[in-house]
Amino acid sequence: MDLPLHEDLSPGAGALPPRARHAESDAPSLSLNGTWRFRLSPTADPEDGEDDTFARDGYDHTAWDEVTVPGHWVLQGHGAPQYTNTLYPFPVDPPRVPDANPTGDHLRTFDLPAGWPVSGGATLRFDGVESFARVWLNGTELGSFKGSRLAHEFAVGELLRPEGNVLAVRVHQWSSGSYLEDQDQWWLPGIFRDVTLLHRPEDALGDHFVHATYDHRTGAGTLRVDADTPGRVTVAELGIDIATGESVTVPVRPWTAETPRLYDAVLTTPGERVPLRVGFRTVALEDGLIKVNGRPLLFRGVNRHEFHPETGRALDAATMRADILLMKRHNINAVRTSHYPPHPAFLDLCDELGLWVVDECDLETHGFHAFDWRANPVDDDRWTPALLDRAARTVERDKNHASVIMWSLGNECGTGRGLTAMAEWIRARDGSRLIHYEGDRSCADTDVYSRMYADHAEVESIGEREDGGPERRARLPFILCEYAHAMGNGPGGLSEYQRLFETYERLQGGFVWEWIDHGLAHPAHEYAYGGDFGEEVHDGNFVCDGLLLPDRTPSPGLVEYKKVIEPVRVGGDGREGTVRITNLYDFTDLSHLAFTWSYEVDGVSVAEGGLTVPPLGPGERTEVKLPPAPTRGRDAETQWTVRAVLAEDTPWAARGHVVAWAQLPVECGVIQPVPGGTPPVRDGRRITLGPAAFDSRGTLLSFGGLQVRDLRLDVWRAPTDNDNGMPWRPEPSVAARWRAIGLDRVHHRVDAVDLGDDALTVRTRVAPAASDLGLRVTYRWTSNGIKLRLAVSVAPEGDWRAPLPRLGIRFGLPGAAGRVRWFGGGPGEAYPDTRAASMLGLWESDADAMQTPYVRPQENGARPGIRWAEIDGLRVDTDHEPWLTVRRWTTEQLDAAAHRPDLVAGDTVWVNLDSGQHGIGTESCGPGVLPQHQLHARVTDFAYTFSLTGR
Ligand code: IPT
Repeated sequence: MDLPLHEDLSPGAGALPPRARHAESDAPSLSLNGTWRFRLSPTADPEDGEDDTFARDGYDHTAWDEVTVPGHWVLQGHGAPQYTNTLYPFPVDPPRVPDANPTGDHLRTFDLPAGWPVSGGATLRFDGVESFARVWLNGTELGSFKGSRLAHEFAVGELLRPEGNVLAVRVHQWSSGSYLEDQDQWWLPGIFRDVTLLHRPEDALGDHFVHATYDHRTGAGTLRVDADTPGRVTVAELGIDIATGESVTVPVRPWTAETPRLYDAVLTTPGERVPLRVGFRTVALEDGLIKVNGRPLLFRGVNRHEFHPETGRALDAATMRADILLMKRHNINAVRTSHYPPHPAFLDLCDELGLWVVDECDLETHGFHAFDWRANPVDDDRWTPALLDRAARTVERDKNHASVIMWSLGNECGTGRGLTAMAEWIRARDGSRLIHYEGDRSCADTDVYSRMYADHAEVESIGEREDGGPERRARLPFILCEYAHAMGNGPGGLSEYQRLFETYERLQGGFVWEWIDHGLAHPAHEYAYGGDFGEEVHDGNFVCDGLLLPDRTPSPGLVEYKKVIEPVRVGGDGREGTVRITNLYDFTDLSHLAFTWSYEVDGVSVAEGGLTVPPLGPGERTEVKLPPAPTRGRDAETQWTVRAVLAEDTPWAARGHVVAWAQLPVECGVIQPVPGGTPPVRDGRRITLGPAAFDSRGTLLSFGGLQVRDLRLDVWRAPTDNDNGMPWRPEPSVAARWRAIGLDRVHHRVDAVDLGDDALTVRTRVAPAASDLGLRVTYRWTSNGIKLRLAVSVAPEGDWRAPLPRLGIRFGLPGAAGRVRWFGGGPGEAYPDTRAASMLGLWESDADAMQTPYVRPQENGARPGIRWAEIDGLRVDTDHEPWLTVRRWTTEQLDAAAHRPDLVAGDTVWVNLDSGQHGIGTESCGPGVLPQHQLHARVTDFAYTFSLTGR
């Protein structure tokens, strides 16, 4: 059977061979972005005549709708997006696709601008169309193409007319190409990248390949530019003027992600003048390590999908720049373009601002995993031409970017001959970069052993070279191309990974999964995730797993990552007054940084100054002396905070921007003991103890006139995405075990209320229905007539096998305003394994600002290490540095919510003070909470002292 074009195995027909992308030349061009006419049909063959009827001159489009190009029609009121992770949202029968194949006919008329040259030709360029396009200009079919995130050009010169050109594009959502594009993201059809008409003068530049290497032994750069059309290359700054094909060696400053030195060059052919930006660098696999310019790299990376909550994968220049600025400001030095080549402007910015790039081909066949990879296109020769087309379009377009140091064959395709063919083609075409692919543990085709989500212990064994494996692999460096799944609250365990990366030479870092939550703006849900558009199959909020919230607000995970990967390690001994500084950059010394200290008493800075640190080279460390401590604490807690800040403005952050910091404790504070002495008194059904009133069951009702609700032990938290674990794993997640035990529905039984001479003691048992597990909890209340102290003792009963979500007390403050001040960790949220970025200080916020608005509501917002806190008029002093959480809804409401708007503030502010919190981990895709961060039921005692502020 003859398959229609969109279903056959070919990559398309009629397009020009792929070529390097370059900046605007002096040849004119015309952007065809803007408002296009649009018609959506439910199937691939709209029934209004022949295929090309709508593309012919004179066709009446007046009844058609409009869409914006670049854009996705499903985000512009036509149809709906669908989210699946690995599932194909259609029956798997390659290369066939369903009859229900939303088809968008796009049409745009245009005139040539005044002065458009009459001589020469023209090229029509599409930078990205999902997933199959057929193109007509003025009624003539130009051809068709697949490969959604790849560029395609057509020669159109002789078809153009000065006025009234009609460009018609028929886009099918589903095509054989869809089988190669099973990336974990929204399915978003449309012309989502630029459409441009380029004038091509006679003897214009065709393809060109910039070879710019750097010899770190001599400090010389060698430049050669190969070009289809012969011409000359000049680099004024270097005094270079050579013919294409000719090479020259001169002293240069090298390009690195830390020092993104680019030289402006011009490539001139008889027909065209094209500006180039040249970065000299040499990538090598040497001594089993990835080296650039002779030095091994450590990737502090992220996986970046292109995403915007309103426009999907149609990104404007400002958004791309914002991403890179945010990355640079958070110490990120590398990007994997998961899982397709990005908009070309993104790579220009990586060259300019400095990021190492793993440029990944637009390829994933993950859904075949469900059938043991049967019929996997990457292992079927009939598909190989399509795969090679994708490899070529990736490499040819992006080969002149200094930032691109590795080509990645694609993501999650299993193994197969097609991948080998791609690797062979790439190696032959561009031997100057390394090849990456994660899915083949033999590493037969790759230059790096790459894995995703391996746990700490396994990564350590790989670092130790104890992992065995095929001989080729054993000689390769190791990276985690994905780790630390940033879904919801988390990722936990980053510090422990970083320690491994910095310890073992073979471990060259990793790329956090992933950069941004793909939550789509939604009128009812605020941000939508899988299932919110009524999809037949979907993967829920697994699409929201980024370090940025959908609106690009850094989540606490990004703040944590910034701290963990800081390129300067500051340590030392505050009592001794010594600071240890280690330069962890791969290339630069520390001369671009200034160091400052501040001396803090109970979280308040009382003195500040500068610290002279020698300009250490990469890998070097030194110890410097702090000045004498400015004051003594007198019962206060004192510490030094040392910061490394930018000494001058950079293109990505202003002078003073904090790159790294550390706090060095000096003296601990002294906690004033609270005298007891006031006896509890029973008066009918009330008990009073100094300023506190209780009911007859010993429940606190008020304190000094302040109403208090439901003060009691709390063990439940609204499970995080990481608590909920991986849906595909057979073992129950920790959250499933919690629910099975019934920790979300414990009963509190009061066994005794004892009025002693100087204490009110309430003995209880806290336990879920249908279980013999329990916690004996004793609340011992004392007062000196002004303050109120609560000492809680917890003793587990039964065979507790699951960790506890949290252990502490919670209470409500009816009618409270929710203003919060605290001396402890801040300013943002932290948990046992996500607290590296938490600074001890005096912080102020309110209940609303203390929430982290994760797209799917879940436990969030804890502040660690609380010494004291004031919630409106109530002050709590502690001596065990608990966790503080303040919110306007209960944990039960938080647990029940599916989207942010489901959370409605009540009139009570709910406070949790936890002696312990279970860690976060990254079990939504990866290892769970490390043993040292788990919270287990054991005998525990903790106490709080309450007072009223200002008294
Ligand atoms: C891995 C994918 O490569 C990535 O695209 C994303 O889906 C990620 O998981 C989870 O968000 S594959 C997974 C089976 C480990």
